Amino acid sequence: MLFSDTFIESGLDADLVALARKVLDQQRITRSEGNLLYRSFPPGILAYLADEVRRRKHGEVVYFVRNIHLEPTNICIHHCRFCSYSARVSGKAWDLTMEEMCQKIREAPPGVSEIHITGAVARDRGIDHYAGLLRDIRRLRPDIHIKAFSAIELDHIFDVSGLSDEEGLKILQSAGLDSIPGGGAEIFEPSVRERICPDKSSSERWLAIHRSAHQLGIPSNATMLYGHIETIEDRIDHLDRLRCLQDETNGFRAFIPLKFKNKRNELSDVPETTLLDDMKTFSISRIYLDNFPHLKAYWPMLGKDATRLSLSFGVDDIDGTISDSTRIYSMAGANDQHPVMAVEEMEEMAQVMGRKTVERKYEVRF
Ligand code: V47
Repeated sequence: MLFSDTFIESGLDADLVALARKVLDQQRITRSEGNLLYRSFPPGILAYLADEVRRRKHGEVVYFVRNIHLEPTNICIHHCRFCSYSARVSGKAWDLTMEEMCQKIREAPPGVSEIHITGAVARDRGIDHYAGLLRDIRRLRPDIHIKAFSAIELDHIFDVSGLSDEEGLKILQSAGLDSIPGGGAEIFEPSVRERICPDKSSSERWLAIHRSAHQLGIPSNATMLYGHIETIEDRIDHLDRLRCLQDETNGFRAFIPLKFKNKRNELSDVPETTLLDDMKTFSISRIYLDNFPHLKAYWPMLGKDATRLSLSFGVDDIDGTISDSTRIYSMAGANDQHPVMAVEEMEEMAQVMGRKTVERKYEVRF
């Protein structure tokens, strides 16, 4: 008998043992099996299964990137109830000029190879403004990977400019856009989405924009904002819609579960999830999304300790060095009010788990 057989059979009913074997045999699990994993599996066994899936995909490696975020403005047309960041909620507004944004690029620490641009949905700004920003950044840093604008921002930019998704994406791509971040997905289930972000682009629009991007060769990430008013079934529904699109396009790189933080927003009465729920969410995401290459723990939101732990629950990517360049999570109450992680700290995090770091670098484009 294999070690894994002994381990699995030690505490589980026969139907759960069969499901665990299915995962280990690399067979795809169904929605109802996803729900069963959430509700009936001990966390230790979930960790074991998710870690097996991760190991088969990546071996003993933890990916990271030297990156900065650029958050152009927080003056937003939308009213998301989970948001602590918009000027309307925080009472602190900013709107950076092109020169201020370029200065942030010039000041990026040495070695930074990726810039992540996302922020509020600005009312009147069309494609020329965003294409101009991309071109300026590209001029300053021809070698940097530009991951920019969530599908929600893109939806509005294309609408204001009277462009189809394909037309808009092609303009941004030729101005320097390399990939699209995963923000704005929240929860796809329509009745939950209606309650937490009533005036935001629909789930169908989010998925359609990512589909068009993938068809043009622009890869993207996907997120899920969990731990507010959604059910376990809603989380599985979210994963299922992503898995279906990935079957069609194969354009997603990473899935990033985002834990809802409840400080200074309209959902502050909702308690935050437990560490156990967070780790189960990572494991089940890793198992369910069998066609996603990476599972990322975004440490500025999760915290460094929980990120370290998540490496045992299916995570292979811990995002980046950040250099204190994002406010979304600090404003919602994250522990790190000035998020920075040195490369040495990431190396140590991986080493404790018996793994080594690999810096995620993209092909240089000119
Ligand atoms: O869509 C907003 C989330 C997202 C809160 O692609 C909140 O590599 C928790 O998408 N509590 C934006 N979450 C950030 C994002 C992201 C982050 C890191 C990496 C990548 C990537 C993408 O932040 C929003 C929303 O889901 N968010 N407020 C809050 N109170």
